[in-house]
Amino acid sequence: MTTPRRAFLRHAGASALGAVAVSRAAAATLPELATQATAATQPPPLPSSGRPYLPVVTLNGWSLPWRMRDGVKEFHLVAEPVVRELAPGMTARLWGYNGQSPGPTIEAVEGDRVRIYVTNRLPEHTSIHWHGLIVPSGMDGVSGLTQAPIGPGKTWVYEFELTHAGTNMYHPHADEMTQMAMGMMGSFIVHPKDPRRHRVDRDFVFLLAAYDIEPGAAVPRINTMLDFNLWTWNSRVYPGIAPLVARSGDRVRIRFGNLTMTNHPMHLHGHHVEVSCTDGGWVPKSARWPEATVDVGVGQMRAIEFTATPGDWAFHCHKSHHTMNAMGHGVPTMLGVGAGDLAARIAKLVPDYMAMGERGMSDMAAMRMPLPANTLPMMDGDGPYGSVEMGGMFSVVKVRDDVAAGRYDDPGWYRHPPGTQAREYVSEQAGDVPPPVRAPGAAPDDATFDVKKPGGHHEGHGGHDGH
Ligand SMILES: [Cu+2]
Repeated sequence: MTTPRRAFLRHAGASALGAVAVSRAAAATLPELATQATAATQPPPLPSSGRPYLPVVTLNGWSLPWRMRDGVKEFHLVAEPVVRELAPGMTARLWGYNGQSPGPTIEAVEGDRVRIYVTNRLPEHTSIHWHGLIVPSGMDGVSGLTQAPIGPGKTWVYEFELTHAGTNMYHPHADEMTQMAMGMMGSFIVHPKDPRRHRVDRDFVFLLAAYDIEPGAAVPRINTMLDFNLWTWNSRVYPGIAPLVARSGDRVRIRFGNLTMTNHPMHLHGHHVEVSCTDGGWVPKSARWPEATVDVGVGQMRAIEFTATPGDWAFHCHKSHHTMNAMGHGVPTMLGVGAGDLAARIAKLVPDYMAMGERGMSDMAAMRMPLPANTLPMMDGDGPYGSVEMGGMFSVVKVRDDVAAGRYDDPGWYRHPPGTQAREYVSEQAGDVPPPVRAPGAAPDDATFDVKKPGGHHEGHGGHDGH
């Protein structure tokens, strides 16, 4: 039976008051406050009560436990400062929920009634907006518009019915610029009531967040609008992002939401994918089209689906600056500029000085430059054939024939079947690469990259007339 107090809460929740403050007496009966200490992917638990579903795998994250009370699923989020490891070698001081940024994934089932307690342990007020969920206006979590903000030290409660299955997220709608720049966000997955609908074998989720953390520092600069230097999935950068593991032939869904300030064209190698769900709901099969890159705009969510084929498949944002870690973009382009013994001469004045980029930037990955403390290499990640030369929004979809259902641990590197891998060409006769055949009047070899020579063939952008 509902107590008069809770009946009051529910009634107030449905009224214009929206989420209501919980008294100290009620706080004594709050659901247990679960927190997570690690950034490692937690194997998803099967639902402990209520309707069955296939749980999502939160990349480098976890799902929030609940308790069932009077037929309502009760969750407890706490907004608080957290220390998040972005990748081994770098931690950031962020704000998040229940010990981590992003917060834990909330999972429930279409038709469920949920009651979500939110405790604020931040130094300023906050609120939670349930992005993509259809809720009563008073539960929408917009500070100042649908509720007063949740003050520091206060606990508020939201309660609503989950009317649609789908892909959603939660984040503050109070001092958003600060609170999202500090990492406050989480995924909210509503599973279909009938588990045969939209069925897949593996279901992954993560949120895209960008941070601006100066090399050597740990706290994001919150006023940055565009020039971020750490591009993360679930507040992790490569090589800290877990692989997405699947078995050959599995139907795989990957859901991602974008809470950065720019779009991200998400490219999966080796597969054709289709968008099956957005934060607006499921896409009818007849309305889907094939893609290899799916752009996710600011404030959007996309779920892609594909049938897994064996291999190690790169999966990354296609903006190449988003697959790099913090170094700043103030590095001059040195490609083709001979620095001679400049580096050696500067090194006499500045120990550890290195000339960068004379032969491209891959030297940066190979040389392991000395870095300030708590700073990651710009491009990194050891593969079986050397450095992968990636950072930021990059991971590997690892598909194997022998992965057991429900297992997500890293299977190691892919062993390519004989005859299916690129190889170095070895000539039978020495020096048999023929000279290039050039168009009449084309520049000779040595001028091709000589940017220092004035009056070369580089001026103007008009068409070549070939004389
Ligand atoms: Cu991107």
